Amino acid sequence: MILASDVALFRKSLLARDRATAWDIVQSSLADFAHPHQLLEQLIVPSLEALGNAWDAGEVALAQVYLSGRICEELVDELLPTEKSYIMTRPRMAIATLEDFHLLGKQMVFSAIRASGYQLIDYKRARVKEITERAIEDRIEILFISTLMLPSALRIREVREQLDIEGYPVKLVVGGAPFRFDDQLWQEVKADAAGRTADEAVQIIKCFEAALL
Ligand code: B12
Repeated sequence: MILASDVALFRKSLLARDRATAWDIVQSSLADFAHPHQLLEQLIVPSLEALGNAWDAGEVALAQVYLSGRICEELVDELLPTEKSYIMTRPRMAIATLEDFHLLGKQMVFSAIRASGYQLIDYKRARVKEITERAIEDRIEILFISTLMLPSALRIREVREQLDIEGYPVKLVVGGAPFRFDDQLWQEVKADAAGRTADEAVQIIKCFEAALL
C-alpha cells in the first residue's frame, strides 16, 4: 500500500534528482501490487501532477519538471516491459500520443492493456493524418489517444472528422491531463469515451467488447 508520506517522499526525491530514493520507494512497495503499473500510477501521477501545478505557480523551474519526468521515464521503461505475449487479438486496438511530447501516460495505458492480455499496436507519437491512415489500414476497432496539451486534445476532433470522411467507424477513447481537468471535453472532441487512469482504459474495452465481437 502506498501512503501519502511515500508520495511526498517520492516527489521530494524527484525534485532533488535523487534517483536512489525514488527507486527505493518503488522497490519496497512493488510486491504489494498485482502489476507494476498500479504502483507507478499511485506514485508518478500525483507526484508529477503536483510538480506541474508548482511549475504553473512559478514555484519550480521547467528544468526540474523535465528532470523529474526523466526519472519517471526510467522507472516506466524498467518496470513496464512491452509484454509481447497476448491472448486476445480482438477487438483490434491501437494507441497513440497525438503530437505532444508527453509520452508517459500513453506508456502506462499501453502497459495496462497489454498486462490484461489484449493485443495493442503502439503508433507512438503521431499526427492526425498518420493516426487515421494507420487506423484504417490496420482495421482498428478501438483507437486510444493520449494528449497532455490542450491544443493537442482539441485536435482529436480532426481525427474523428477524418475517419468520418473515410466512412470508417471506430470507438475513439481519449485520456490525459486535459480530460482530467475538464469532464466534458471528451464529448467536445467527439470521442466515445474518456478514461482517467490506465486501469479505466481496460474497463472501457470491456464495455465496448460485447458490441464489437
Ligand atoms: C512531466 C511533464 C512534462 C515533461 C514530459 C516528459 C515525458 N516524457 O512525458 C516535459 C518537461 C518534457 C514537459 C514539457 C512541456 N509541458 Co508538460 N507537463 C508534465 C507534467 C508535470 C506531468 C505529465 C506526466 O507525465 N504525468 C504522469 C503521467 C503518467 O500521467 P498522465 O499523462 O496524466 O497519464 C495518466 C492519465 O491521464 C491517464 N491517461 C493518459 N493518457 C491516456 C489515454 C487514454 C486513452 C486513457 C483511457 C487514459 C489516459 O492514464 C495515465 C496513468 O494514470 C504535466 C502536469 C499534469 N498535470 O499532467 C505538465 C503539463 C502537461 N505540461 C504542460 C506544458 C505547458 C508543457 C510545455 C509546453 C512547457 C514549455 N513551456 O515548454 C512543454 C510542451 C511539450 C510538448 N510539446 O508536448 C501543461 C499543459 C497545459 C495545457 N493546458 O495544455 C501541463 C498540464 C502543466 C501545467 N500545469 O501547466 N512536460
